[in-house]
Amino acid sequence: MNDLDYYQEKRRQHLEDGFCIIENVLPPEMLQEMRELTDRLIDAVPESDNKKQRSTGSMIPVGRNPAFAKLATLQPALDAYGRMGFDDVRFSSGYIISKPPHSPPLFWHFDWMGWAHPRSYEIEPVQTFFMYYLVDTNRSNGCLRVIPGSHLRDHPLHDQLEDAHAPVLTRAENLEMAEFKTQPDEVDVPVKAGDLVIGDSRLLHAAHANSTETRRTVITLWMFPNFGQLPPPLQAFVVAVRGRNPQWFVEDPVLAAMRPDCPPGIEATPDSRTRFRRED
Ligand SMILES: O=C(O)CCC(=O)C(=O)O
Repeated sequence: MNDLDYYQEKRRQHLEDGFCIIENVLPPEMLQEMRELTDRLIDAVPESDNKKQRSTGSMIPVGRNPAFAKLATLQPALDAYGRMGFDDVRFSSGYIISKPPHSPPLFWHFDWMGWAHPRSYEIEPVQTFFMYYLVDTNRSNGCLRVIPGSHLRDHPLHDQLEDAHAPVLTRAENLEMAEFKTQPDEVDVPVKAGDLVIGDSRLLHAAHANSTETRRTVITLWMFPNFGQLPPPLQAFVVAVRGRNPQWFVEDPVLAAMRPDCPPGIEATPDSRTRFRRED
């Protein structure tokens, strides 16, 4: 497959399935740097927090560390996204999510919170995740699982999901809940360390349990492609809900170009996790 066909196919997967994998994006030395840095941060998390986050694993904000600014602005990733037709990419925040050895599955959820705006029901994504797994993943150590197309289509799970922050989910108190059940249309997304998984924040996704002896870490970064073309109330939503680390963007000149901004005086789309059915 030539380059043009490759990126067109990735674009198709991203739009229609809700996710795609760009192989081998993170240079080996940066992968190593990320492993060492995240290991230090994860080791410092108090045990009481780990208990509250049995299902998700650690939820450490990437904060204002310049190493993560370097990851968010990684040129090979932005070049690939540009070749897929997504440029003017803005960045808001990110998390280090590490499933400890022998930890339960991550529950089904979506991450989009702007469902009140009609633009949320169109095919083009508003918010996307860039996920960098720092180890090879598979069913045994907690690879990502997704329901292809669920970013656009109604799915029975949409009527069953608890708020993703509910302690009953984050503590994995009841694995009999729908959020933890195998879905007939789910697919595994195993990757090699250093691959980039790009996905739509509306996509229903989860992760398998980590039944190995080794920690499984992913860095999730939140991006907004073609930001300049979004309706202004959604731009204001991104600035209000997501753009909460303004100082970091000023300190890092490369990151400054990826700061979500909008004209003053625009009323933001309200924060809403309620997704309307197509027939509503
Ligand atoms: O831990 C994972 O594999 C997935 C993380 C996730 O769902 C997220 O960042 O929204």
